[in-house]
Amino acid sequence: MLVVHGLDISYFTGKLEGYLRAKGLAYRLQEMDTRAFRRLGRITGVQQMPQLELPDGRWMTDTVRIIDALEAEHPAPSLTPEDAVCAFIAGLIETYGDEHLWRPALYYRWAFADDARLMSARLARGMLRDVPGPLALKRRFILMRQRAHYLHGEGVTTANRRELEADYLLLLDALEPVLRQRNWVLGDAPTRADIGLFGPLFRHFHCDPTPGRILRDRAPAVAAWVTRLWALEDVPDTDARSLDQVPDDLAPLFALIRTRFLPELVANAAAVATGEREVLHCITPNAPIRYRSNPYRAGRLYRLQHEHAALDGLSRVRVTDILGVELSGPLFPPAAALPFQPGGLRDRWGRPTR
Ligand SMILES: N[C@@H](CCC(=O)N[C@@H](CS)C(=O)NCC(=O)O)C(=O)O
Repeated sequence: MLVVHGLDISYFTGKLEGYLRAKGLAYRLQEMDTRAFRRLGRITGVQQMPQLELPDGRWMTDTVRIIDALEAEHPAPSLTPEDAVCAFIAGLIETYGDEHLWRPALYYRWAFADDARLMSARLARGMLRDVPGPLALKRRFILMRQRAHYLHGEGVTTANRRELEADYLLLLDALEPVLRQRNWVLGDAPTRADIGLFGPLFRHFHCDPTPGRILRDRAPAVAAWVTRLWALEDVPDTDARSLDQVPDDLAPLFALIRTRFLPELVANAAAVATGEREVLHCITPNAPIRYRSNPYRAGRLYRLQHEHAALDGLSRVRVTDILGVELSGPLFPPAAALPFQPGGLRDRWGRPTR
């Protein structure tokens, strides 16, 4: 059986669990402590969660790479549409879930007193169970560390917090009518679009008290989708291979990706390319978000650029129609103009592996 090493409050552990459930692959969750975090980091080269242990002795990390590998090794049921445009759009939504919703999800967990108190206690009792010392001290340490990394380090300030809340509220408004109509984001079967959105929506927005209350009140169909995906334990009878159209009702979601996510992804990649330490991104002029430029995120844009460059002309026209913007110019150049970037394994901050 597969063993997922992680935590039951972790974004990317939740994303991987959602994928394995949609895939019908049996697994067990092994809760990490700090010793396991370091030990498994030495095995895969990256200290992060989740880490996946396979029955044949292999180890994998990084959910994108894990899903790529398992999609290839276990073709059915597939979460990958054969239609290249649907597959590209699913990957784009997955990237938005992984990299854009990260900041609002961490904001809701660590900026609100109730949520921060609950989650710091969970981490102190769980992840830090092998660290000696009083619980109160461990909680304080967790709180300070998470706020430093995930609020301050991600550029969260009192000036931009309304924009982070808007990221969440507008996402719910975009998804609610869609998930009232059908079970999965792109159609009759889950794809990487569902899996990418599941990380933040399940482990943070659904489970944390403040965003959870908002989810239940504002978007009950999204709440139902979260539990629908979680309940897909047995081999599901859905398969995404035949999906060949991106539904029109996703336009509000693509507007969020176009206006709130892609400009930031590009600003970050530009900063990484020129060696600037900081990225300045403004959704609105009064709400600047300033954070350390992130090579891992630049790598995610690079992956999208390659996937886009591999599409034929007709498919690119379809993508333009779907997104409401042409992915061209310096943002999405043809394959030959793409800068060389080694695709090595990186942690969340882009540090190369040991
Ligand atoms: N790109 C990675 C991201 C994994 C990640 O960032 N995981 C977080 C927890 S959800 C983590 O391990 N953080 C380490 C830390 O806080 O030091 C993936 O897709 O798996």
